[in-house]
Amino acid sequence: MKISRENMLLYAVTDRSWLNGKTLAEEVEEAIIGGATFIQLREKNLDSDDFLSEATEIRKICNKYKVPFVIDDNVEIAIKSGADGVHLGQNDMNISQARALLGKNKIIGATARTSEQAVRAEQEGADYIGSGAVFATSTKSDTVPLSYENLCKICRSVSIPVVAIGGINTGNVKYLTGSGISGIAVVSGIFKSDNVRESAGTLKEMIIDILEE
Ligand code: TZP
Ligand code: MG
Repeated sequence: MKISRENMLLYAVTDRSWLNGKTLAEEVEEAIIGGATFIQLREKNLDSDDFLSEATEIRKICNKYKVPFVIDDNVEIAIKSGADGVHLGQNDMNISQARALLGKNKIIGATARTSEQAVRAEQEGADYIGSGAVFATSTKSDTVPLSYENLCKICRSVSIPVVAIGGINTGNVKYLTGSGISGIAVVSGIFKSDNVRESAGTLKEMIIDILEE
């Protein structure tokens, strides 16, 4: 499954910090019903067996709703779980190597904080770019702020879709208007919410509105 720009509108990145007795798979389904158009499974502390069974369970839900599903960092889990692809940071496996392992039909997303990194990722075969942190966030400890100007520059430098990430919520998404992004990638703004479905729905409406301006 390859992506369209529509798939990039509301890119939900999972986090199991706020499950409140629910399973991550249930929360992912709520996010999709609410409006998430793309799911990334992001796990920093699971062992490989648990990571694989989680990935397989969530992959089934994403397949049911025909929503693209990628695994953060881990090409092996992506292959074994039958995910649609991977998202790779600058310190993960390089894109050409991942492409060789995954084949041309899988999705490879790449993190880029500069237009040089974005152009290189596109040349190496990335299907989309994730750029941030566009706002302050406590979800990822080692992020550095990315200015609106640099986000615009990244969007202008590549022809593949760019999603903005980092601290995005219903109060600040409007500041991304005119940047050239194809969508927003959100962790806490969706999964920290007591009502994941509703939060995803609100963010989806907002991103559609600002992309129309
Ligand atoms: N990469 C850059 S910022 C970030 C990641 C994974 C965390 C975004 O989380 P949140 O909760 O949407 O700010
Ligand atoms: Mg990573």
